[in-house]
Amino acid sequence: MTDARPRPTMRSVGSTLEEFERDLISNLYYQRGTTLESASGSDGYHTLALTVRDRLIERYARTAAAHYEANPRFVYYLSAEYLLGRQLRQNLLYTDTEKLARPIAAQLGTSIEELERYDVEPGLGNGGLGRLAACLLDSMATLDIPAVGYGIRYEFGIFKQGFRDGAQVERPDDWTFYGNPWEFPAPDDRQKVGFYGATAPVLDDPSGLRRQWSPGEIVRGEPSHMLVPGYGTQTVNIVRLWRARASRESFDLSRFGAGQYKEAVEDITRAENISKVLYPDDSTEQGRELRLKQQYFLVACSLRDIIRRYRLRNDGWDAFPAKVVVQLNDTHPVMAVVELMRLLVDEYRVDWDRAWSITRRTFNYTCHTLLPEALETWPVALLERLLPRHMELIYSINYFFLQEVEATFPGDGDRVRRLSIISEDGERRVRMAHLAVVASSAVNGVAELHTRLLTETTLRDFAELWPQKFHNVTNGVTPRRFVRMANPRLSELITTTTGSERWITDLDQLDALAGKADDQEFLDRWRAVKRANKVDLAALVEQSTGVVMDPDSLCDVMIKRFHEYKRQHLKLLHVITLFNRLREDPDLDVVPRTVLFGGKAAPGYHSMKLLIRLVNAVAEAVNTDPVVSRHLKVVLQPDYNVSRALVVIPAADLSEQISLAGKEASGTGNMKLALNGAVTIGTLDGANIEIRDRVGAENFFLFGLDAQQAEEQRRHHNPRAYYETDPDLRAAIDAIANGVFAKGDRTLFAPVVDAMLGRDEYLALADYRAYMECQERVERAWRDQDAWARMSVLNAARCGFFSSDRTVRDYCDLIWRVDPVRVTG
Ligand code: 26Y
Repeated sequence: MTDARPRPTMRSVGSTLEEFERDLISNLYYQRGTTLESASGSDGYHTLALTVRDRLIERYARTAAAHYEANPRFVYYLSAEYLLGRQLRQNLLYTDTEKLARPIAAQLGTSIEELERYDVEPGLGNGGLGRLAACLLDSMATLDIPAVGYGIRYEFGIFKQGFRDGAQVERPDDWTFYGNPWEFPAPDDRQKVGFYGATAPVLDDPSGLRRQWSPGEIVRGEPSHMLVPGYGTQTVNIVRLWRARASRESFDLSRFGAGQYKEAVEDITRAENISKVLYPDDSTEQGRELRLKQQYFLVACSLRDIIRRYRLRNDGWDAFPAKVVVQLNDTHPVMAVVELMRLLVDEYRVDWDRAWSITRRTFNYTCHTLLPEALETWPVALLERLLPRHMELIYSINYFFLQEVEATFPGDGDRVRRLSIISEDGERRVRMAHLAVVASSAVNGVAELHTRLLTETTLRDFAELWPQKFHNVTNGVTPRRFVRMANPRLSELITTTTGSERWITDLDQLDALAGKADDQEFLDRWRAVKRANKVDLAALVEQSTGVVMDPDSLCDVMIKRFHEYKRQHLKLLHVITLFNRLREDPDLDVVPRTVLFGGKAAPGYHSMKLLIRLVNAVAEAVNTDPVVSRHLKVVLQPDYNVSRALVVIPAADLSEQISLAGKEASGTGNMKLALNGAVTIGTLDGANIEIRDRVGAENFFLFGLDAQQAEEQRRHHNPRAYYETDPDLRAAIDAIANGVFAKGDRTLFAPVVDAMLGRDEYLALADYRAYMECQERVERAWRDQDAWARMSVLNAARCGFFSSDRTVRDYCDLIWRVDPVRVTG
């Protein structure tokens, strides 16, 4: 601290069993207001959570003090999504208190496992992008990087998935219903956010670039934060989540008094709807205006908070880009660049060029897609209405940018049109990715192939203009949650084999396992771990679906959002082919297999919801057939989420990564599965390529078109030709078409058949034969269990690179240029 006042000291939490027990009882009394005699299971959970949390607070306080003292450069990670996973077990691990909690729980007649059933997963994201954000936060804290994550505290997270007659039904995720012991509301840091209204010129501005915005609606943003502890370090960062509240004046008491209850609370409802739900939709456009409101709400609140924090230790604006680096997780938070310009130019009277220079040096943008339909654009008309001042600023930014383009490529009007932030074909729209690239210092893709394709196709004109702006930062996953917590048995084996727990924060240590790949005793232990994990998975599967799975069967998993480009239908064609073959020849010598799917489809994504229905129908047919079910089981694990991932991933033998090459930006499930000893069957897509490069071609089942071949195939693709010439393929598609999985109803799944035979958008039919042959190679390999175990070991051993610690180091070296701040104990 800079001043010399003595800091009031706090009673420090202890690290002994007695102190832990004392604090538990104290929290039970004074926080829960109950007693040992009358405590419920939920009281027990909340009390344990608070007691573990107390152990993190001290570290957090020391982190905040160290950060204040050092006044370092901070990373501010802006993301519309976070999939943090359950907190209890993580925080027991990070505070090393499981050994204290376990005996005390037992003494009180319960267990950590029992209490963990009350721990709710905050499902504030859809899939890969949201989980990546959580992995990066974990690694930043572990590497002592000063960082804050900003997001939205959705009242309802990603829907809960159930099935009725095999069809997906969505139930709301009321995740805070019983209270969330892991968050700290900070109402004093609330912010005001404007929407709608009008703009007007200001008198004393000769440039004409400054204007005044009078919003038509004001909403409050109230933050709460959750702690983000580092592993094996004292750093505890935070993730700040904003919740929308109506301003106090919104409640119309006179209307309420007059009995007009609905009208009286109308404004409150409208304001609070902003943070009501996560859009469970990563494919189609819906609820457009509300989603844009969410995006602006997030960035407006976060930027004000960033400036507030900056001003605690700094004056003026010159140091801003040196102290603040903002990372935009996809285009969802891109309005932040416009908002910073508005704050600087309109509110702080910084002149345009200086404001633009500050903005450009502050922001960086990560792109997570190649699919053109996933690149966000917003209609100019909508922006003009919702954020009129921001639309004006976008026009100005675009005007100056296009002048720059014109100066670099004189007379190239076509290029100007392609690069423009505003697209003029049809309805005028703002291209958020263009805005992001123009306003950022660095732009990155999330795997090598993805970055290359971005610069060659999607963002090619920008890469020609500013080649030095583009970087690759291959994704990674945190070894804490996805190995240490998910797979305690494997962790134990790794620790005894490598001689220490260092691998948990230095995943390259896994390399030492490679030396054991020919050691029979080690392979036996490796296999025993996998089998025990499969027994655990079998228990989950049986309890949630009733299907009995054989832990000795090959556990073949495809876990990811349902999306056409990911090609769950290709996997299903394989399953149906096995089904057909076994029905034809009950004595066929096939490898016993359990195929496990997990994933949700966006509620409005009808073709994928129908595919889910078909997966369930095929599962039913397979699992109830007396002959087929002896060799094959098919499961669609309901409500796949982070918690369930931690059970499925350690049990997997085969990892399905079969997207059409050139479509999956990276994938991160592929990394989690390989690190847990699953062997990949996959295409040359996303990070699969880098996995294969590392584990070796002989330990990876590769098939299918590569990205370039897929491009060519597209131009003359004729799915019917494949159908007509390949009897297995024809039999599989015919089985669907003839109603084999719909009690003879030929209409139910007709759209699936039509999509395959009509356009086959993602070339599943073109890759079908190669995929079948590759699966036969898998079967042959599985028959030699020692050889398989060897492959499995080498996959884990050589995937240390895919730690998100390495990802964060790459961001630090290439883009952020931040230094760690050590927090002393
Ligand atoms: C704006 C809205 C429609 C939207 C919402 C969510 C758009 C996209 C998304 C989510 C995208 C996503 O999860 N992308 C995935 O990001 C991962 C982390 O980089 C990649 O591994 C994965 O390949 C990519 O599909």
